[in-house]
Amino acid sequence: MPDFRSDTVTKPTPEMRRAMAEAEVGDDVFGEDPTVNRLQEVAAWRVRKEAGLFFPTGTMANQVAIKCCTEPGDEILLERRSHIMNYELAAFAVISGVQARAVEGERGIIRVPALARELRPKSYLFSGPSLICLEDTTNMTGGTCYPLAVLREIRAFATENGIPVHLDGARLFNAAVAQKVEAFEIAREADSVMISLSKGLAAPAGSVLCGTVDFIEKARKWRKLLGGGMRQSGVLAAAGLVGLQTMVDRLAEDHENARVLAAGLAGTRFRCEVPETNIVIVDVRETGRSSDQIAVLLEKAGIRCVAADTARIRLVTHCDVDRAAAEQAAQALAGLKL
Ligand code: TLP
Repeated sequence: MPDFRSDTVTKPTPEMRRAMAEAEVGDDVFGEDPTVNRLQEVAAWRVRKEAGLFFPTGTMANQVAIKCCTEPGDEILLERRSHIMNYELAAFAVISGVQARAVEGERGIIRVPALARELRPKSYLFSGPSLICLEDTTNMTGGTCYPLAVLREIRAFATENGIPVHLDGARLFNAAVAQKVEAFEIAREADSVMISLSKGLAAPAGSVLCGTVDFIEKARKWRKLLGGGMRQSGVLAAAGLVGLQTMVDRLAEDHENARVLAAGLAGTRFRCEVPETNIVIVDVRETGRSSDQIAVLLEKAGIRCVAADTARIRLVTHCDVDRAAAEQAAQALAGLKL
């Protein structure tokens, strides 16, 4: 059954499996896994940061980034519908003791005026803003990409106010491919960046957090504290390296298939914007059904998706669903008996 629930469902490619079987490994807590070290170097180079650190998940990498940049009682600024805000179980409050201040974006894209409205002046009355978190591509707001000019404006605003920027780049390479730029041109506007290997790049697990050498040294301590110090993790890093080498350029195909899917919904009761990357958010309100109900009906019609919120479902294209599956998904939705 074509599975559009997420690009996290992608399976490792045959080349990844071979690389995993043959990976040279060591104890990474001693810093002795050559494959992990290589992945960290390659990932850091791709985003032109000084250093990288391999994490089991993107969630842990995001949370460690927040921990490294904040003190308990601080405030972090982030988009209202972002992953850190909604899908990480308020870990920022638990681990870092910080409060989140939600900024309203346009289809998930924050702009400086909205950020400025939420930035409270330095005063004994207010908790101090200490980090801006951006998500590129945005997830639940439809795989939208930050225009580079907007990122530059945010960066200038952040610098002016002495606030670092962390980029949740779980799908950074989708943004780079869609915008026909190199990942580092996006990452340059952030102090730290997290990239995921286990989504469109199809590796079985892992994310890399990148930033300055000092930041990564701090992050290494917090990763260990949270139980993220892995041992012969080169078997996972090997797959991630293959992902970075072989799976980035092909993301354009996923983006095309997302557009095919969206185009197939024209003239139906399902509303969606033209997708910029691989995420299609479909507004189901005109059907009079909830997104959960539509997801159940769609599964019965042979297509898997998830609810993004009560009014919208999300379909994500990836290397394990082809153009024919995208067409099938649109036809299945259009053909639902409601
Ligand atoms: N996103 C998953 C779910 O958790 C919602 C998905 O299916 O899209 N940042 C962003 C923008 C993400 O989309 C995700 C995962 C993460 C962080 C967390 O990564 P993992 O799952 O590796 O902890």
